[in-house]
Amino acid sequence: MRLSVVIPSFNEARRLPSTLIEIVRFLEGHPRWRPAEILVVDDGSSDGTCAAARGTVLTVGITLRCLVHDHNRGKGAAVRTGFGAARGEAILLCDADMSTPIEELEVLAGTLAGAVSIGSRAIDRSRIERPQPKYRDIMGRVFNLAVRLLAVPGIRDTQCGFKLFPGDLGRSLAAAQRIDGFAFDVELLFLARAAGFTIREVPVRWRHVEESRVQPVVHSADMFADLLRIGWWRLTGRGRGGG
Ligand SMILES: Nc1nc2c(ncn2[C@@H]2O[C@H](COP(=O)(O)OP(=O)(O)O)[C@@H](O)[C@H]2O)c(=O)[nH]1
Ligand SMILES: [Mg+2]
Repeated sequence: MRLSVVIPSFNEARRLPSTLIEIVRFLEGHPRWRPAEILVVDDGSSDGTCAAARGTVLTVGITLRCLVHDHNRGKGAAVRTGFGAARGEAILLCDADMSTPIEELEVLAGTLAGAVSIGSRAIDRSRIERPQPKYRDIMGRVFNLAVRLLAVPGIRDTQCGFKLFPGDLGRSLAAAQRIDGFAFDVELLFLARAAGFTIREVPVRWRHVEESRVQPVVHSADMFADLLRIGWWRLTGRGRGGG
């Protein structure tokens, strides 16, 4: 299996079908990524997300699996489930809303060679086609500043939902990762770096998509609390065999 595409999905019955069509079409046109599997992780959705995903028309060399949590456990937990089940040599983590078009996989892969390649909105802002609302942009910048100070120095945007991991690393991260909520990206990068992997931040096309599952106040508080946990792990040596 060349590629696993992991899509954490919470109530995505409406957005997923067109996303899956785009992914399948891209894979058809790029044989070097096949055989490929798409793993939709339905995180306790109540809107028939899985049924909507299963309606996708597939072609040779492309499979789709839907993994289901019986209740909502959080995006980080869903990613853990997806990475643990992924069989690909490379694993693409991709949001259901396609804020970054799937074609950008080629841009991430251009730099892969054993590294983690992450889509970024902070390096070349001219690649942002539709910016997010100002307040979200500011919240994102503040969060990323705290990330650089506390957890993963040097990375300017940890939160873009488009990241490519070497498959074996992704599977071992699934076994190690603990954070269930939206700060899981930071933990993945922290652990990858502690394991000796280079993280490459790559400017990708990105467009804000209305309708977010992220509630600014509640989720920011959780994310900062989790960020402090990661900072603590960094100080006390977790990830370097410190348990
Ligand atoms: N598994 C899981 N995924 C979630 C949850 N909340 C959001 N997501 C997924 O995370 C991705 C990004 O969510 P979105 O609402 O677009 O957030 P935003 O663009 O970051 O504001 C989508 O694929 C969502 O389905 C959750 O509680 N659990
Ligand atoms: Mg989004």
